[in-house]
Amino acid sequence: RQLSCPVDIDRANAHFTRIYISLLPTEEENAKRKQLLTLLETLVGNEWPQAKLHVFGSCENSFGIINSDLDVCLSIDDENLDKSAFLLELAAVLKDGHLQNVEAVVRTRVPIVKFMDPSTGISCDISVNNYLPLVNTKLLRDYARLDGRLRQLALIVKHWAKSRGVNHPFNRTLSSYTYVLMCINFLQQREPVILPCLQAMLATYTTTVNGIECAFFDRVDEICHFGSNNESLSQLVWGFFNYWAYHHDYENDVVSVRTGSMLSKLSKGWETGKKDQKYTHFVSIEDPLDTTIDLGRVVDRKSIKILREEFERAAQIMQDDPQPWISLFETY
Ligand code: 3AT
Ligand code: MG
Repeated sequence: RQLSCPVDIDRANAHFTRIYISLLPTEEENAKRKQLLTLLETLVGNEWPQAKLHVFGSCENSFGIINSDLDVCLSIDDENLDKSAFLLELAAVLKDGHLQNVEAVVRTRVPIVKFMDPSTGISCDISVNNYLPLVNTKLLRDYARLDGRLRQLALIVKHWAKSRGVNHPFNRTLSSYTYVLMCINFLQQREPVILPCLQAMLATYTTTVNGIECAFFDRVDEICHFGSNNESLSQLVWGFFNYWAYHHDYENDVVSVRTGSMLSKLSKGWETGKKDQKYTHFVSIEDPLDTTIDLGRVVDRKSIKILREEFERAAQIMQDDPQPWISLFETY
């Protein structure tokens, strides 16, 4: 289907902008997060004085919305650390510190301790020596600084995904991190382009984490106005859902922020349903730093159907609904 942007889409712009503003974390909420971090630093510092805490994810990457959780990486200089045993000890310390619902989840790829702080109501995940997310957090934040429309679009998309129940990797749908990458790639591919490809530019920031070389241009303030695209937020929301409903080639394409383009599934060895591979790759989004990872691998036969139906529903609403800013977010 070749649809063109509805003529009165700009009427929706003020509404989408208002919703975007209502999603931004409040000062009060930011202060509560700082308060929780200070408490954690005290509890952890008493037990492990050499440990450091780093915040990553939506509190740092500028894609936080109200009620986002706090993602913390605890770094401790010990190459032979038994992470599971350490996290169980950490869970005991947090329980003694009167934090609630403390649970060590250690049988996953990234083991964590999760809990809720009763005095602020904030949920928190702590991982140990898990450094790659610190770098992807910086990459996302640097992209957000290039053009304000990225943050606007991504917050609207996250809010849509949360409202429609398609933002749960545990339920085989996509993570917030993945949706933000889809938004970045979408803006890298607009004509005229809205975002450049920071990893294809001269590297001004380099670091090696878990044997993975991360290199990208990070002097984003030096790029003052990139390109001449004047599309509004509502046009971009329309374009994003239109792309994912009717134009994305699920069978053959891999979304790649690293290259600012689409790669072929064939070149990555991620053909849909190929025999003898661990994942089915119904939708593929390459992690920009660990390029062996397809962030879409969580999606299965059932959830791809749900996801695509949701993209189509959203695209139809953006096309025809007189009040898309309401219908889009109706809870499931
Ligand atoms: P919410 O506001 O909490 O929904 P978020 O930006 O914190 O959004 P996630 O909860 O999806 O996003 O993930 C927290 C951070 O963990 C974001 C990213 O820095 C990192 N991360 C998430 N998934 C992966 C992954 N598969 N590989 C590497 N890093 C990841
Ligand atoms: Mg988070």
